[in-house]
Amino acid sequence: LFAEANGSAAPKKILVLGGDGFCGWPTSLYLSDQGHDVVVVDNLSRRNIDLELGCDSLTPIQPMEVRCQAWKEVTGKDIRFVNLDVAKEYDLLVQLIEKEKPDSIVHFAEQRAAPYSMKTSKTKRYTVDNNVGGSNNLCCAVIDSGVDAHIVHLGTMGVYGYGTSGGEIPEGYIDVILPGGRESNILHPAYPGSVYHATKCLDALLWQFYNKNDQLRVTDLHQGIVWGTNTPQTALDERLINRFDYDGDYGTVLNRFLMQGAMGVPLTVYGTGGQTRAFIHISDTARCIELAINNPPKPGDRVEIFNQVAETRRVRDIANLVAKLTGVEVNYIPNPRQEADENELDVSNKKFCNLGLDPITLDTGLFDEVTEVVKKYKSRCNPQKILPASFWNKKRAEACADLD
Ligand code: NAD
Ligand code: USQ
Repeated sequence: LFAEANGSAAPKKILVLGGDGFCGWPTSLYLSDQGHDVVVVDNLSRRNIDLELGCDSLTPIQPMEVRCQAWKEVTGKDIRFVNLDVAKEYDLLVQLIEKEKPDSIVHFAEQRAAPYSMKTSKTKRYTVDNNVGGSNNLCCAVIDSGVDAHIVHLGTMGVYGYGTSGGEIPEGYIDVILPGGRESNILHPAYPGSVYHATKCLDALLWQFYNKNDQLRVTDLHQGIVWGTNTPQTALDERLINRFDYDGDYGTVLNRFLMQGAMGVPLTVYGTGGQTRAFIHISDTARCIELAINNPPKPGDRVEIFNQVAETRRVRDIANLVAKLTGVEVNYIPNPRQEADENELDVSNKKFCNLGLDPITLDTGLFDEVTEVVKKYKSRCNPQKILPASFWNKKRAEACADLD
């Protein structure tokens, strides 16, 4: 039954845009391990932002050339790497698609941190130019190349907004009654909470437009917060290790709390910790991408949208769980973000479950993997990078001014 639900498992040629990143690297290895022919495309901008922020992945990630060489040595499989800026090197992108003729293009190549996107006008403008420009380039390049590649884009749960939903959030589309009484099924209204999240809403409109106008085949995956570090593939060799962001800009909440717990420093809960968010483990990110690749929309179908989440949890509940396990204090600090104090969140993830996904939920057994990674590399942690360093507006910056 699973094999049937799993769709066509025939090996495919896959471009992974953003394949050097936290989600992209383990996904590239997983796809290669499953027998697909993988080409990683990345401009290494994330590594440059590390330099700009004076911070680094807690884990010692290797250059792409070393990563690919190690994968070849360990498994005998090839992953090729192309250094290319999806948002700026349009002609090269078209040439690459023409040459490789991929069946699928997985698009991770965006600036993905909400705090970084809110830091300054420069980072706001960069995030919009890079993310929206890159997605638009990708659509144009697929059309110009004449290659009927299926685009699988990493969107975010944040497109739905984080007010209280008042019911289960469906997968992408909702039924509405328009003025005049006409019934319709439309994209769920977008309600972003940061410039970064706004780019994902703009992306969604681009997919919708190019799908309608040029029949592009697109799957948009509204993913929750990813946690964990390594996967069975990245754990095969030290040189394949995944990146681990712990700083106030790029570190995401559960990984940050696990890092803080292992370091013995108080947990940084923002505001009341009343935000409820969706979570997914990094190993399931890779599995979901393959399920999406194996189940492309049919020609003429509208944009396929999946909610890529395992479960929802409240931030302070996660903090209490980590505090109980590690004995560290929970520190409630002023919220650097403009967000609701409390929200409820109920999300459908039926589509992936119907395709055979049995998602990993917050399993304290898996916390050990992250804790061990942190303990091993704790000497690489710069404690000064733990507190928030980006603020949604002046009022929030002033409220956080005394933090140290
Ligand atoms: P990441 O920053 O670790 O990886 C993104 C990669 O894309 C980086 O290697 C970067 O160098 C590359 N990149 C960025 N702009 C590029 C460009 N113009 N040309 C070529 N390469 C470019 O981020 P991640 O955590 O791996 O996230 C990947 C995707 O998944 C993002 O689109 C993000 O929005 C989405 N997502 C992530 C999470 C999460 O919790 N990490 C959750 C939901 C959705
Ligand atoms: N938070 C804390 N303490 C911290 C860090 C965060 O209380 O130390 C809170 C935040 O205020 C927020 C929640 O935890 O309410 C989540 O923050 P986050 O940084 O873990 O997640 P977010 O900014 O939403 O972004 C991350 C990824 C992004 C992805 C998104 C999925 O960086 O790429 O799109 O998760 S989602 O949140 O479902 O939209």
